[in-house]
Formats: sequence, structure tokens, C-alpha cells
Amino acid sequence: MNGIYIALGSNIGDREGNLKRALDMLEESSVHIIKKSKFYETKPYGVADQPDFLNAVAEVSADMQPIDLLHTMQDIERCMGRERKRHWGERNIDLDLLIYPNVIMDTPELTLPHKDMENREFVLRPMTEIAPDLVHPVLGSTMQELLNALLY
Ligand code: PH2
Ligand code: MG
Ligand code: MG
Repeated sequence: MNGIYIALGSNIGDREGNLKRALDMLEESSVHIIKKSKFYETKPYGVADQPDFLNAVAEVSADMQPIDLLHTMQDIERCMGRERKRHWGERNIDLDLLIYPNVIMDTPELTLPHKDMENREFVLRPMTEIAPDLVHPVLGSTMQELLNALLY
């Protein structure tokens, strides 16, 4: 199944190395990278007093249900020794599932599409780079339109 989108972020340690390692580990876990954005230097959103992030998004293909893919991503975070000091705070790696084709769900463990992506420039900018015309399954706007709405 193509057309799955994942967000990556890091703001502790070797940020670029952390994003690259996570992309490699996704491939090793049978989550194939179809397309990836550039790495974007971004100001922290939500909790401001923390280091700047490096963020990216990737389109992936995987033969897994959303919850299994989420668990695979969490395994990679754990394997990379993820430390999270506080909610929305600094972390060496964060992998978030953004969009899974034809799936809209809201459970305590997983919400699809990601419930705050339309408010996050650090998600919409790289999404607009790799998939400007992708329509948000709930909001009905493209990534380009969501980015414009956020900025202007
Ligand atoms: N992640 C957060 C909170 N704030 N800000 C930026 N710029 N990038 C992130 O990846 C990020 C954030 C929680 O996951
Ligand atoms: Mg996150
Ligand atoms: Mg996360």
C-alpha cells in the first residue's frame, strides 16, 4: 500500500544522523521509502523553550495495518533509545503517522489523519514539497492549501 505519510523530527544530538538512521531502520522494517522531503530546520512548536528541530516527511509503502505500522515506528524510536523529557518537549527521534490511505480513525492509541497536522508548518511545508496536491481526507483541502491557510 503506497500513499502512507510519516513525519520525522529530532532536536537532540546529531539531528541529521538521527533522521537518516530512522529512515534506514524503516527500510529494514519493510517500510519502504517512496519519497522523502528535504530536512527542514524549524522553530519549536508548542513548547518554545527547547532547541530547534530538524523535520522531514516521507511517503512510504508498507504491507501493514495502521496500528502495526505505528508499533513498528515505536519500536524504532525505542531502539534508537528515544528519550522524551516532557510532553511536546525535546527528543532525539519522533516518528508520527500522518495519513494512511482511506483510513479515518480516532482511538486513544492512534488518530488518523494526525489530529494537529493542519496547524503545523513543520509538517505542511515538507508535505507541500513532496505532495502538494494530496487532499487531506477529513478537511478536504490540499497540502498546499492548508499551508497557505496557515501562513496567510
Ligand atoms: N514536535 C512536537 C512539538 N513541537 N516543533 C517542531 N518544530 N518540530 C517537531 O517535530 C515538534 C515540535 C511534538 O512531537
Ligand atoms: Mg510529534
Ligand atoms: Mg510522536
